[in-house]
Amino acid sequence: MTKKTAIVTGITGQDGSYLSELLLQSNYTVIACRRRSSTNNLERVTHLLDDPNFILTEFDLTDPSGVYQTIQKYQPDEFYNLAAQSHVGTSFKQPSTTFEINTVGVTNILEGIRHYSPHTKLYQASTSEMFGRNYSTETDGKRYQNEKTEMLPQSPYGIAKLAAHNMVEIYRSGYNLFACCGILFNHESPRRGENFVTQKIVKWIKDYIASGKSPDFPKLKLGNLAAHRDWGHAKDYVRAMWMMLQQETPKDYVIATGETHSVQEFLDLAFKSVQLNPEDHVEIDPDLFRPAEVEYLCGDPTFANNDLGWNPQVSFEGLIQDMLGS
Ligand code: NAP
Ligand code: G4F
Repeated sequence: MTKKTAIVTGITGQDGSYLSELLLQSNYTVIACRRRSSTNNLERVTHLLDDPNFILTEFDLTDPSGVYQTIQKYQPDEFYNLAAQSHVGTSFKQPSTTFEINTVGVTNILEGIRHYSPHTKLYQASTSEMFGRNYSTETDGKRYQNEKTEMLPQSPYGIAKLAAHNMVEIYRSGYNLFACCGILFNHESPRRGENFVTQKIVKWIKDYIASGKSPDFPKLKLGNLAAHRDWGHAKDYVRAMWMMLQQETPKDYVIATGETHSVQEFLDLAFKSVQLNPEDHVEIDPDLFRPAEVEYLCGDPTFANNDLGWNPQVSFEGLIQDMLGS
């Protein structure tokens, strides 16, 4: 296999760490971009730091000159933009920062590629959150979202990502760049950040058990348990990102399992698998409800199945077991 170079942003996060592993296994040189931080946040990639093909670089999406210089210096075959302010709840508290990183930051990359490395293929991390409150309905009543479903985002995060999604489309059609977006539904793993609901639940369970099931252990505080999400495993989803950039032409794809579950179902199954009852330990906290909510997500991945040959390998139950480490 010929050696390729890929720039990957967001390598300190969940997807960036799994994608870096996949690319290194596939004989790539990975230009691993992280923003400067005063504390060490490399725990998800510690095992990659000694690999000579994993080249750590400082990079902030909001600084155009740094973005341009990195692209000009490495002229990569592929660029995977996984960096973002990725928490929907936080986007209501920091809407401008969210827009600066998730939209202006993507524009910086597009401009950098256009001017300094137009052969580079770009993957942009779009999201099911862009669908917001909208879904399509099949004749049998099944509700789902796919590439044709109209997007009506319900959060500053969703709006910022949709603006970036549209920006990618303009650069693809207007400047003939190979730029595409994966519309990924929720995906989790043992490396998921602790402020997302699945990991918050799993971490509470592990900490409670480690406490010896102390009666003084604080309750698990959660918000909306009725929301539905289509949850897959991050390892499956980074494989789809790579597959999208190996195509002849750039296209956007929905990446999802096609199954949906409520937060309550995730909670019940995780607690049940360690013989605990959520009713004894969970408290609903009104402060954790969002000003606007996406109540229902269920992706239809037919296009990715047929066109990319992509299929998820990990089930909902398998995901929970992997996160619990059992
Ligand atoms: P994550 O774990 O929160 O990682 C986000 C990464 O972005 C972190 O490495 C973070 O670095 C970096 N970052 C934030 N602001 C930056 C900036 N200004 N400059 C450079 N880097 C910056 O997110 P993830 O779950 O891996 O998701 C990867 C991407 O897919 C994100 O764009 C997310 O919005 C999108 N997405 C995720 C899902 C999902 O379910 N996981 C679904 C659809 C789309 P620090 O460590 O410095 O904070
Ligand atoms: O785990 P979440 O914070 O994920 P959310 O909002 O769906 O966003 C994730 O998936 C998107 C793809 O659809 C990504 F684009 C985005 O970057 C991120 O990875 O919340 C899931 C659901 C929501 O309905 C939320 O209201 O869980 C509900 N929830 C209930 N209690 C909670 C909590 N969410 C969080 N984070 N914390 C709670 O205590």
